Amino acid sequence: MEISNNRSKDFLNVLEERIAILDGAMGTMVHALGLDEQGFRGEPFRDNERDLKNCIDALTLSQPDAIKQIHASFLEAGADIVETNTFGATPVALADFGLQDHTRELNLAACRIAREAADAATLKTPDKPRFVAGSIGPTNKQLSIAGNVADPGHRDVTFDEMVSCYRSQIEALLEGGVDLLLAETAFDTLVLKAALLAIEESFRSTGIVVPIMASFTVFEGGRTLSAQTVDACYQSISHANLLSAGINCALGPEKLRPYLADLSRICPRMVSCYPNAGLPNALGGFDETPEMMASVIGEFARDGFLNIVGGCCGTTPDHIRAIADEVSLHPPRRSPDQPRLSRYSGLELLEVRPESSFTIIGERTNITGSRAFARLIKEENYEAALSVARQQVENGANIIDVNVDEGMLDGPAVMTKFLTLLSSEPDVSRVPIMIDSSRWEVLEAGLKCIQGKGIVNSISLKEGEDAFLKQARIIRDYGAAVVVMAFDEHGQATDIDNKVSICERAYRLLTEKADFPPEDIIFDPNILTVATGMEEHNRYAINFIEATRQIKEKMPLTKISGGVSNISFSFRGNNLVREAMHAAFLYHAIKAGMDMGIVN
Ligand code: THG
Repeated sequence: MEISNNRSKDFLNVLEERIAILDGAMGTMVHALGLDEQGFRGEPFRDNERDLKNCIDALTLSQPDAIKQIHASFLEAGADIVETNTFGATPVALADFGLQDHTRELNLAACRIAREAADAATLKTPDKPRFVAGSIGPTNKQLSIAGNVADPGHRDVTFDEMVSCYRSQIEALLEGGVDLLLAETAFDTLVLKAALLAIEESFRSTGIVVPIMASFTVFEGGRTLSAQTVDACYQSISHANLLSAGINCALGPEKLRPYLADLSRICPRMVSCYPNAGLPNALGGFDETPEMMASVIGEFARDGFLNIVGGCCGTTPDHIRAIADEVSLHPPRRSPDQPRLSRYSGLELLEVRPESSFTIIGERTNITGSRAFARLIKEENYEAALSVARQQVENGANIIDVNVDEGMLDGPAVMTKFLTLLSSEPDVSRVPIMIDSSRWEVLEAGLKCIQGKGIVNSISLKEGEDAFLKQARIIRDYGAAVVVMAFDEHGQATDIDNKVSICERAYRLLTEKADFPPEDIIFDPNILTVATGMEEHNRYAINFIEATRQIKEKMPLTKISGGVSNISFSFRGNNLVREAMHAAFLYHAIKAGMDMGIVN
């Protein structure tokens, strides 16, 4: 969708010319006001049932002048952008203070205050327009991490609840007239994905579209709280139409350097960074002086890491002034040209490069393909079922295929349960997940459980173009890659021409009508069983291999996969023969361009 706000377009022009300056911390400035409980309540919340001390979002209504003054002080210090005072203004976070019913009111008022401050500053410096970013915090809920270690399969909220919670904030921010949306301090990428989906839905519902900034926070070791590396995290949100990705809060500037460098190297968008004034000290304060911070951030700018910079916890107008002065000496970062590679992520990034060896997708976590796994799931022995997944990864699976299709089971519930438990196992959730089902409800349930960039297995033209496109667009909204089977309204393609032409048709639909990047498409031209006794089945392996060659020639950015063990079903029970067949088949299929396969 096109950007609908002219001020937002002005902001994009600023970014072409220089590094843009974001404001500093609202919390630190509010703290300095020394407000007591009555101060936080003010007149509007005098009779609120719960205590409001430290509910910074409430101040938008209870102390509007103080909030406006804080915005003004950052603008005065040189900030191009002020963030609305809405970091915690979502229903789930406000519920802690009993203020959930004020979500819309708080967000609209925060927009108005920030806008007034920004417009006043623009009037003083007409050659330097100022902008308002709608702040969207991470909330106090998690989706990838259990609230309670004793119950790793339990979550306090669902993905859908988070999307609808964010929508009530975001629609108000858009109606309030923000120039940008900033989903920030993300420490659980699945929550961030919910926020980004809510933004997309809010654009559609309001018809208002502004640029999106996403910023996550990392801990020692350079991982998010939910243990994703920076490159894996970026990959998880790379589908969103982001203006920028970045890192905020966290470790203070110096310790962020390697992670910011990583992000700057891989990110094809603008890059932002607004750190704390160092790590919190023993008293919870922040010690880095404006000069200290500015000198490190100046080096970031010199090294070409930055498009947007500012401060987080502990930063004052003096910090912002020092940072703005320092970075004004350097040109903005230029985004690197990225080769178009297929990339997926779990906790870590998986990149399929032309020179990569064959990508192995573990097949054992499949009810229809493993009697052992089927028994464990039916007995609800999830611990042992998880160990099947763990063995797959230990034995070298780069991706795991998860399939719980079984007539007697509640597919969406079982998929949710298994993937939720899996996300608490870092040695397994390290790898991307392939969600495998013949039922759409199960695929969609799976998409709501993975914080990484996963793969949906599979969709096809079986039910016609409309159904195919509808599913493809939803998958794209979640940011997953997709396996497309060579199947259409007439059935499963068995000969070469049919396989190739169905894949070409699917390709055109996906790229032209569902905004799918070719590198996120994986074709499966059907590995069918040979040596069944039927003469016409004997060329099935050759047909797959030849179709693979042609598909890769015609659509070189796409990937080819297949279920390898299918080929040898006629020899069930004779593993020696089966393994030999798989080896011979893969030898030729990989040479023809097969990139990955579901294998044992
Ligand atoms: N394409 C795509 N997805 C797929 C397939 C495909 N998903 C499912 C399947 N095919 C790939 N997975 C398997 C998993 C196991 C076996 C075959 C394919 C298998 N299992 C043993 C058997 O049935 O003899 C079971 C052994 C046991 O019970 O332990 O062979 O083609 N996109």
